[in-house]
Amino acid sequence: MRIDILTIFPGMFEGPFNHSIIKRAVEKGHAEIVIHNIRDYSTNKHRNVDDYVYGGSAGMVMMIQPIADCIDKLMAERVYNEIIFLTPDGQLLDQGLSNQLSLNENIIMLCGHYKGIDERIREHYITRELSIGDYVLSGGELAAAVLTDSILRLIPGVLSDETSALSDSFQDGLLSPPVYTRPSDYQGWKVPDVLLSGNEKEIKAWNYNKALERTRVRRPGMLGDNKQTDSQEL
Ligand code: 6GU
Repeated sequence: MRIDILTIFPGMFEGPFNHSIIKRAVEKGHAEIVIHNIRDYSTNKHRNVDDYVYGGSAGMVMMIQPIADCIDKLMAERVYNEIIFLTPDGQLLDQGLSNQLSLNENIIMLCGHYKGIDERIREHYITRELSIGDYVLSGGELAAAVLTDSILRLIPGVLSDETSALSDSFQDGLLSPPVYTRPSDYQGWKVPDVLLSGNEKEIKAWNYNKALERTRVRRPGMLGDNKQTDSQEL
């Protein structure tokens, strides 16, 4: 998968993209990430990327020209499955959407700033508008980094143990069960006996029931009426 990110703060991606899973996905050749500085595409002599809002309200708006020129150039080079605008008024990202997006070949992510971007960019280029939660960030960059991470980890081969993405919280509609590692007794705080029992069937049932209980308590809305959520027999 190729991801092109359009931003006025390219440096914001240096940290998140040079570590852990995203770094590994790129190194292994599963993903190519290209960051474009929108300012580089400005034909204005001051390299401006924003201008005053028509109608007189306060604040600045990202203007069409640099963004349009950058997207036009990319679209002339390859076909894009999605041109995503990261914005707090977009559709809320969830695991199902990340799964869907992970199947794409080429994606553009556009990071907004200031008061927003000229509406005509949204009308004429953007195929999908996404938000990562009901709170306001200073720009779309952190959201684009979150979206990139959530997508790339789902591409087969990116995670060393492919099953580990399958057992993520949300992937099967449930939160993850609690996990433990050695020692089995830390100053009297004990790991549940069943996990030390070696009984695979019991351990599986315990994990499922804990996941279900945790989901019921913390995120009851995730449990639809017609979903199979009966406790497993031990
Ligand atoms: Cl995608 N952008 C901004 N600026 N704020 C957000 C967001 C995106 N998602 C949640 N808050």
